[in-house]
Amino acid sequence: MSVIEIKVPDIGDFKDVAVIEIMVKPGDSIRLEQSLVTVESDKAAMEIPSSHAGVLKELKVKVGDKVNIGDLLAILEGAATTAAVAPAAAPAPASPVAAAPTPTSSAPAPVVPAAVALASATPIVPAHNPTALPLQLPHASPSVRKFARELGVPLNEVKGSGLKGRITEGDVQSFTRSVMSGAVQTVAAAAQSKSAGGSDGAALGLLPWPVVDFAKFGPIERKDRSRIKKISAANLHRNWVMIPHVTNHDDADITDLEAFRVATNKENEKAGIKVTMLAFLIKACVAALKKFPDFNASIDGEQLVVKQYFHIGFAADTPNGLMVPVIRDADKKGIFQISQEMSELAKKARDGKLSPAEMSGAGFTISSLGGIGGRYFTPIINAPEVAILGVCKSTMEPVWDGKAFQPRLMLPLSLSWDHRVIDGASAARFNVYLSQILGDFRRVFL
Ligand code: CAO
Repeated sequence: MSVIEIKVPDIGDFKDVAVIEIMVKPGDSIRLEQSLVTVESDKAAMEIPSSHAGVLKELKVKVGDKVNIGDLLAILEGAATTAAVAPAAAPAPASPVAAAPTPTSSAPAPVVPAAVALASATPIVPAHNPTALPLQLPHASPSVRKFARELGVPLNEVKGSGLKGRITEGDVQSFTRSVMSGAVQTVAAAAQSKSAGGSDGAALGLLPWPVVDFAKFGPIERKDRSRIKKISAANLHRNWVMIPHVTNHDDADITDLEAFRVATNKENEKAGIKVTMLAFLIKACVAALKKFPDFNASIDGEQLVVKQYFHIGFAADTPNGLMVPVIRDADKKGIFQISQEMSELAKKARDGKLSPAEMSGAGFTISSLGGIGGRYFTPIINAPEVAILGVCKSTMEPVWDGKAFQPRLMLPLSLSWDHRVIDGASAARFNVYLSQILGDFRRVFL
């Protein structure tokens, strides 16, 4: 048996680097090239591997010490096997990167079988940090990264307990135990359960949903939620959470348009044709989408897909829940054809007979509560679209014409838009333009 001194190897141009993590303890059997400590400069974190195998007798540094090349790190007792070792580097955590790389480590990771880690009797400490920025590289040494990769642990969700929030191997083990015990859920698992209609807010770091025994307060009835309601709930929830919504409200003067609509319906009464305001709105929106193409777009990664077709969805209230049939190529159709297709699609929706094709492909959606009432509301964007128009019931209002108040039929408009694609000025212009068209429908042909 020989006594071996382990010293800080050549770590490049760094001076006085801080020891931020000790990865071994006296009495441990150390393998050749096993990482002993992690040091960190302002640019990188490095693990210092052992140049010999043996049993660790004494550590000569502690967390917070500053070391330089040649400084004594540890004393081993054992066989005199040596190797030319170089520290394994990981990028410093302070600088966020465009995409999270997975650095590979040349240093062997400590072998901790998952089963052992999970069976440990250590109390469960949820080490979950689901709100960590996904683009920020987790603060961990290469061997901890490797360990996390082997266990399939999303390192950016692990809360570090080490110096400056550094993630240690113990944190990864503790996270794994927490997930296995059900105490925490990974963001991916939570997203999966959410898309299935679940309502677990753990992934967002929210308080659990209140569990209340309502029957304690009075009589209740339990009803199953329809399949459509569950599907639309999951979609609406995702859209509400993932899209930064803003809603602009405006009013359109539809006095003349309504008079025209009523007259048209009277003329065509015998033919059984009835036109509602929604058909005009669809046509007016097509004109506005042509002028503001970004409202007829979808985000696709770094790109914006701007559609050159004009398929308009409209929300239909059915006994089973909300459905959104689509009028295809609304730019190529007249008001009568749009009205007729709309009433057929709305009937199909109410009868539960819409095909998936009849509900897909919209570039923009209109949700009209005009037949019901109300003033304004904040419709939720129908992803992957980037805008939706909400319409409420028109009412006669006194409107100042510069000389006197005139009775005008005003239609309340509520345009919700995705702030990642559209800004407030464009949304205001869209509404102004839409109001101009509805105010004088001849503008559609300009
Ligand atoms: N202002 C005043 N009256 C209006 C109006 C408006 N903006 N829009 C429609 N009306 C009138 C119609 O002229 C019709 O009047 P009459 O019966 O006297 O002719 C009456 O209201 C009923 O219209 P409608 O609702 O049947 O027809 P529509 O073309 O306007 O709408 C449809 C069709 C399928 C969109 C509608 O029935 C519907 O389901 N709307 C609900 C959409 C919804 O739930 N949105 C919310 C989504 S977010 O949860």
